[in-house]
Amino acid sequence: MKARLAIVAWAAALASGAAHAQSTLDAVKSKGYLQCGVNTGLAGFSQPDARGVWKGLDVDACRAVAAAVFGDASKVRFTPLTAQQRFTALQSGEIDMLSRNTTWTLSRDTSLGLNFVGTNYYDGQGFMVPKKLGVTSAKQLNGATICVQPGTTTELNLADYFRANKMTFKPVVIEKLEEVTNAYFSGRCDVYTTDVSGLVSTRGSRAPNPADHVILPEVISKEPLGPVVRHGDDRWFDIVKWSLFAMLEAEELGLTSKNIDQNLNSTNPAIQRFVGASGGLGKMLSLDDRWAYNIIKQVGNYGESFDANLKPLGFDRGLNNLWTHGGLMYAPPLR
Ligand SMILES: N[C@@H](CCC(=O)N[C@@H](CS)C(=O)NCC(=O)O)C(=O)O
Repeated sequence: MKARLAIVAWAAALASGAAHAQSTLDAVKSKGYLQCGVNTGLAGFSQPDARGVWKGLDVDACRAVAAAVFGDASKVRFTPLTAQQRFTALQSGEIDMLSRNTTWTLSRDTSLGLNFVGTNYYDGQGFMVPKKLGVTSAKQLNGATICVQPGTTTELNLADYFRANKMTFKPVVIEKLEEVTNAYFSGRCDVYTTDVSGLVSTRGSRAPNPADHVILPEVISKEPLGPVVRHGDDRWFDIVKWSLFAMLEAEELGLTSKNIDQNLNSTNPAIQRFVGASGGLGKMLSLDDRWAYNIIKQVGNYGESFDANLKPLGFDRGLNNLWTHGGLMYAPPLR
């Protein structure tokens, strides 16, 4: 009897777990907007403009999901988060997805109860130093004072790199981006270390004189950055994942925000599926068949987002080019 009760309780828990597990899409729809966790202010990735409108590659990943779910890329609210706050905000349900230059690692993907949907920027960690120090290689940094943010892969790679190269360093660990960059630019640290994208972005947007700072040639880690959701909701995982892939696929198909309307009657089968004229892909995601059309029409393809947000700051496509152009960006087939 006891055993049967236990089984009934277990089955009930499973059922309610399953109901809860499938609820992010419903929750987002019923509140009428997507809550997206982003960076507090990293130019090119996520930063409010002069009118308070959030802009950036990571912001566009959020807007794409809003376009897919609501047919309206503006139905998203942004929660700025530091590195240390970001995972708790996602785990607790304060945000529906995280899109904040976050590196996909095994421990985050497992122990933290998260799922990375893919990579929207392939990066690696680097070092920036004032030009006047005359340093040309990271191997010359023995004994340096190094500014770094806590709760990041940066902190861990830094320790690994110095240990592996039998060098020492003095860490200056500061949580807030504004404060850590101020510490570096005011000379409290000899070195600032983070993802190379973060170095380029902060040098371009926060250095009193960008030309006074050099980024050293060593790239000491792999930092595949991408959007993240909670474990336990495969439907939502699929939606966020394929919203990102749709932006890549559109670039590969040559579909842009400017020309997608002219392609609505295309005879190319891949384009027909993409715009929802055939294939029923939207239904498979519990979305409107125009989901991918809406992303491209309102947000643009991956290349458009890259060019609008990162190109002006001097970023090259590099690894973030499509696989057809020598990069790593590759979407599985939309069929
Ligand atoms: N990709 C690394 C580092 C991410 C990170 O937080 N980088 C810093 C330096 S670029 C940052 O974004 N700070 C902005 C902030 O704290 O709002 C990770 O996932 O741990």
